[in-house]
Amino acid sequence: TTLTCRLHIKGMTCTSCSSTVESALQSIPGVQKAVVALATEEAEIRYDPKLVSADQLIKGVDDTGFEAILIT
Ligand code: 9UX
Repeated sequence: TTLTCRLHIKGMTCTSCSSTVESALQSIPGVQKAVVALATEEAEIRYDPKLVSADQLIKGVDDTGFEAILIT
């Protein structure tokens, strides 16, 4: 099973910021794909819900110093 989660990410101002968030998400076990768009301040993550939850994805972003808010 694969679920898709979209997050709004606050505080990113350059591509290094978005790369930091993207790498953090990609490093979480169960994440199959993570794309962070600076322009829209959004992340789209495909993940295996048996291994990781949306709450844990949000926590993973928050740990980088940026704030994540669940969109869908
Ligand atoms: Mo870019 Mo983001 O220089 O915290 S890395 S602003």
